[in-house]
Order: sequence, then structure tokens, then C-alpha cells
Amino acid sequence: MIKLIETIGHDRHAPEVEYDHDRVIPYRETPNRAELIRDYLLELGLAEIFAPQISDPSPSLSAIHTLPYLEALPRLSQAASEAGRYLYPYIFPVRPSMERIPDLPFGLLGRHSIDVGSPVGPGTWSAAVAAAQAAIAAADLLVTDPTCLPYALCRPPGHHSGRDFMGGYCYLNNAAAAAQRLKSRGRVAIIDIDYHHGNGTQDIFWDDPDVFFLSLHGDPQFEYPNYAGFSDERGGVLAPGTILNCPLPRLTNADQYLATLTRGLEAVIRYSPATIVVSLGFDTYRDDPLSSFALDLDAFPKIAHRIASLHLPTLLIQEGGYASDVLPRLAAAFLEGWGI
Ligand code: SP5
Ligand code: ZN
Repeated sequence: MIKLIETIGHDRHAPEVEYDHDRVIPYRETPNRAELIRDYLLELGLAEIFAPQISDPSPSLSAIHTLPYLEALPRLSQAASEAGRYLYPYIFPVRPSMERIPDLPFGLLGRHSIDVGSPVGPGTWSAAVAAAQAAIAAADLLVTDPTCLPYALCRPPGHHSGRDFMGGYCYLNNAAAAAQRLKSRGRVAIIDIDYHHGNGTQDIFWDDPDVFFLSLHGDPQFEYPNYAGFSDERGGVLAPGTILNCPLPRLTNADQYLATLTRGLEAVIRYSPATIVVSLGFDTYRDDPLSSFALDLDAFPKIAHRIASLHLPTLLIQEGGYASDVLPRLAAAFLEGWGI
């Protein structure tokens, strides 16, 4: 039985639309994603709800995000509240010719966004903080009981959010907040199996020798986030070799995926972390609206089993996954493969 940690009040963040080039389509990162997963795992008896003590997330957040960014987000939610609608960035300053920090919320929003995929509404800041708190609570729980596999149902997700930017449905980096908390126990490895490269997590720990980052994802040559996730990105001068990016082609199947994962996990073992944070996205599933992979349901227990075979204290952080009708079964399949 795993400990499920919900994001309190995540449904206060619920944009209605996103942009797909010339089309305005329903926002894919919906509140029911978390609810469907929770309900099904409880129904199967695979999980029980753990309601943590609310702790101050500021120390973890200020270690992974910049102060200007942490000040901008609540200000933007306030501006959205006054405007009575979600704010979408549309002015993106290009450095170095646009270095002034704008005072207007719209300008500020573009300064801290990599794309138009993370609109800010009245409840976005509080939901993002609550998601980070769920991740931090998962870390604290893991410290208390290293065998318990906490699963933080974070919403909004986090892995595209870097030190001073939002993007790709993400505002605060939940996995990074958990990893930051776990650093007191020793080296941490983050294993990112969301379909998209965890560019925000990579940005945060680029120069940190105490965190290893392994990511398997759709090749940025053709897939979001395009600007990061290439295999030659291996970490900064202070932490060379602590990032391992495994870009994969369209139609990647379970055999290819698992072979790559096994090689990646060998690097994790060589790093000898004390704890593991899994950035768990289910958008690798073949019928996910954002996926180009060919992974079927059967792949997910196998993926979980390989990671479980590290036999290290591990926690799970929810990232993407947008095939809502299958999401609960993907989550259950993953936990069953873990041996829950
Ligand atoms: C957390 C997470 O999974 N975020 C993903 C954000 C991806 N946003 C960019 C999507 C661009 C999709 N363009 C292809 C449309 C397919 N119909
Ligand atoms: Zn994703």
C-alpha cells in the first residue's frame, strides 16, 4: 500500500484553453486527471491517502527558484484576479536588448515564460504552492519511512519549470523541491520518465553535483521543449556528467524504451544516490494526445519493475499524462509492476 499525497485545492487552477498553433483547444492539464488516478488507486486498494502536516515550503522553493520569479508568480495571480481571467504571455523579451524588468504583469509574465502553455489565473499561485507542498511532504515521509513509496499527486505539474521560468503547464518544480529536501540525506537521483524532457529540472540542477538527472523523452529534434534534452547536455562545469539525456525517436516501443532505461539506470547506480525521485508522466502511452511513442499498457509495470530493482528509497511525483480515460489504469499498472 502506497501513501498518496494529494494537492490541496489543485482545482483552483483550471485554465479552459490552450493554443495549438491556429487553434484554441481545451486545456489538457485538467483537474480530473488527479481525481481519476486517486479514485482508482483507492478503489483497487493500492493506495491510502496520507494527509501531511502543512509545512512552510519557502526554504525549499527559494533554493530552487529565483526570488524575482517567486515574487512574480503571486503578483501575476493577483493581477489575474483583478482582471477576472487567466493571463497568457504574449511579449517575450529577448536578451540582451530587452533587459529592463517590466512592471506591468503582461510584460513580467513573458519575462518568466518559455511558451504560451502556462497561463496564470487567480488560483494558480496557491495551487502551484500546494503541489510543491505535496512533493515536500512526500520527501519528509520518505525520510521517516524509507520503504513507503510516497506518491505525490502534484497538480499543476512541475518539470518544465526552471529557476526563473514557467512553461508546459508547469509553474513550480515539484520534483526539484522534493529532491532539494532529500539532499540532507545524501545524493539524490531524479529519474524523469515523462514523455517530455524535464528541461526545468535540468536547469535547476545543471551545476549541482549532489543531484543526478536521468531523462528519457521524445527527441527535442522533433518534440517539445525543442531547446533542451539533447544527449550532449551533461551538466555544468561544477557538475560534469550528472545529467544523462536519452532522446528517443517517434514510435519508440517497449523493448527500445526498456533497453534505454536499463542503460540509464546503470549510470544512476554508478552515481550511488541515497534516494530516488521519479518524475512520473504517463504521456509516453501510445494513445496519449501528446505522445508519439508506441508504449502500450504492458510497458508500465515493466518500467516500474526496473526502477524498483534499484532497491533505493523512492518517491513518485506526478508530471504529465493526458489520456484521461486510461490514466488511472496506467498508474495502477505502474504500481503493480513496482510490487505494491
Ligand atoms: C508536464 C507536461 O507533460 N507538459 C507538456 C507540455 C507540452 N506542451 C507542448 C505541446 C505541443 C504539442 N504540439 C503537438 C500537437 C499534437 N496534436
Ligand atoms: Zn509531458
